[in-house]
Amino acid sequence: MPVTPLAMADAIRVLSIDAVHKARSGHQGMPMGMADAATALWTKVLKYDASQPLWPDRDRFVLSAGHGSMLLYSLLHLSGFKAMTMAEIEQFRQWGSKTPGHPEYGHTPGVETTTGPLGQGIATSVGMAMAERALAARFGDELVDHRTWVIAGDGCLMEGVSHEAIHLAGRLKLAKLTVLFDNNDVTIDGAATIAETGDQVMRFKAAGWAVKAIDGNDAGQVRRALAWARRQDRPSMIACKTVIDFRAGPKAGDPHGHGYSLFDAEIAEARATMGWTAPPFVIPDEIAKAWRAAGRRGARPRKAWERRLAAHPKRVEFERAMRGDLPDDAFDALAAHIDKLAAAPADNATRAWSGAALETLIPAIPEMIGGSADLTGSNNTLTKGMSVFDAPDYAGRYVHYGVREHGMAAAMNGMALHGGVIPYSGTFLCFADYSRAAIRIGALMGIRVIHVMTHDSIGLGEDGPTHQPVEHLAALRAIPNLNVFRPADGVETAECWEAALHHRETPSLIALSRQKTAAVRRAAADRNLSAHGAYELAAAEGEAKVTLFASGTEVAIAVAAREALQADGIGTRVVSTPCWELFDAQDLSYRLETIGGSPVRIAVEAGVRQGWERFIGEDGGFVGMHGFGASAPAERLYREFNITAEAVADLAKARLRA
Ligand SMILES: Cc1ncc(C[n+]2csc(CCOP(=O)(O)OP(=O)(O)O)c2C)c(N)n1
Ligand SMILES: [Mg+2]
Repeated sequence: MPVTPLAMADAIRVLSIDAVHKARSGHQGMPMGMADAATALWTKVLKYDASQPLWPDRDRFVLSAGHGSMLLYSLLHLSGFKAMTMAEIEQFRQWGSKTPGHPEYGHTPGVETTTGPLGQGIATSVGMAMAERALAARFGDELVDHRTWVIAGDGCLMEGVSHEAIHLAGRLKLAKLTVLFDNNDVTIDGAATIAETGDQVMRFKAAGWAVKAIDGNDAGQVRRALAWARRQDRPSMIACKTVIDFRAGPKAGDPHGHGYSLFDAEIAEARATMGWTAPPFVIPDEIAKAWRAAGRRGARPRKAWERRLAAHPKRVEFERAMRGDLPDDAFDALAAHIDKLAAAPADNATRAWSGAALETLIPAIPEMIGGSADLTGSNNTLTKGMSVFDAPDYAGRYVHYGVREHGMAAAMNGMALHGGVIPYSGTFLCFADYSRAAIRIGALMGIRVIHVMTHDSIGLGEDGPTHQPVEHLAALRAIPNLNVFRPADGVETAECWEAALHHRETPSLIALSRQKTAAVRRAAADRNLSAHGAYELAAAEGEAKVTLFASGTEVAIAVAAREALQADGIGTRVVSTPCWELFDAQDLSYRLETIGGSPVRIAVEAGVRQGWERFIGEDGGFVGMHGFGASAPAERLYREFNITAEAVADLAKARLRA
């Protein structure tokens, strides 16, 4: 079989057909259509070394159209990624395989990000390109000089998050980001035109991108377009007109060819069209060799890069940042800040305490890159002396994401995945709904991303119920592998920041108050108490008849209620619960001891009750929200919704009488 670009792309097509047919599920349509473009990219342009999937200066490749996972698995197998054996391809979509239905980061070497929820990949790739620029500014082009390539389909570009992403990338002039749009005019329901009249070329142009439209099944055109993309001074989009199920015989171009739709007869026709005579899961030697040679192209530049790194004055610092290790003195200034607060407790909004914690962290941890979705002043995310991340030098560490919560969260995922930077950014807690899909996938991937979410309850006051989170804490606590922090005061806020930064494989969300709240930690502790997730803040005087559990600003309410109850001779403990997930990680004896055995247990939180049973039991008392909030000053709202120390004390007494 002659080794031509077409035959090399046919190898992807045949593998995709065979794997999908064997699994009796999956998607061969897109891999067949984009095989030619992907082959041009992976054999001629993409900088990678299949033997070293984690080489830091490799180009990043993002398959945003994650349903086309067989395209990526084929590329990894053919180019020689060791983990992607033919046996894995044969186990496509099966239990325990390296070839799950959609690409999963951390599961399959060579997969740079988890994709599948359409739009996430392209939005994540923007963060990768941002991280590349930030590191190049810090360490220089000789260590950091690579590109980010994305394949996105109609579906990714229909999703709203793509709008946020392409405008952010356009504004930031991320010239090393290129999107190959699989312009095949087909989605699941049929021809894309049943739901689309937009012109993607015009749309990207309007967002500040360089754009080119080509025949994506013509290898020569693709190669020229890829070379063109590298010369642009802004992000580039190549609209690749392709035929779904290309070279599948009569089925090629079928508007219903998105998923598993080629069966024995159709597969025979496709193989005949391609002149492919090898049995299933066999690649003819000469084609396999050519592909493996392509996968070795990067070995030489990789070795040259390693020599540059070895001699580089910033080598140790670069390696530390890329490993994700924090500087040795990362928390020295934070510890001093905590000591000062314990010695002289002060009342303030926890968002202000977060700003104070960041004042100590930003100078100490140079890889932290902050930002906000247009709420900088409200989120307290910008510290003194921080400059803005922007073209042309990208040396700033603060990103103005614009009003783009979803795109921001996805970009942060991309930054964390790229490595070498630690992203954090702010918005209001209520708008976690907008970014939830990206928060979830960050949790699934297990990466260090820190979401600062202020205005965390009815305590934000006058903006009213549209802005007042009620169910959000419960909804966020439901996401596996997401640490949801809700600190009570200055000390806890600093402790939560420290804990968040320590967790490399779990994203964090720090919920913070708009309104001032009383200091509850009034003595020095010998360790980070918040890192236990929940802890006894105040013991009972005498026998503990009542235990009050609370988070955030309601801890101060619980403390005041305890004082009232103790004054009446009722022994009362207070347990602060800044992070339920970290509490889960404590051993059983600590958890049982912290929850305790008081006859009356009451939770106080200005949110819904859902989930609190774990602390108070099914028959516990709850002081919190039972519906949406309202527009009024915060103090009035707490009174009207009956979230007060008196209400807590009254409930405790009523329960003790019952
Ligand atoms: C957020 C989201 N919504 C819906 C889906 C289900 N889905 C998977 S692929 C697809 C159609 C995508 O169309 P396109 O990107 O054009 O892919 P093609 O059919 O061309 O392969 C849909 C709706 C999804 N994966 N993610
Ligand atoms: Mg399509």
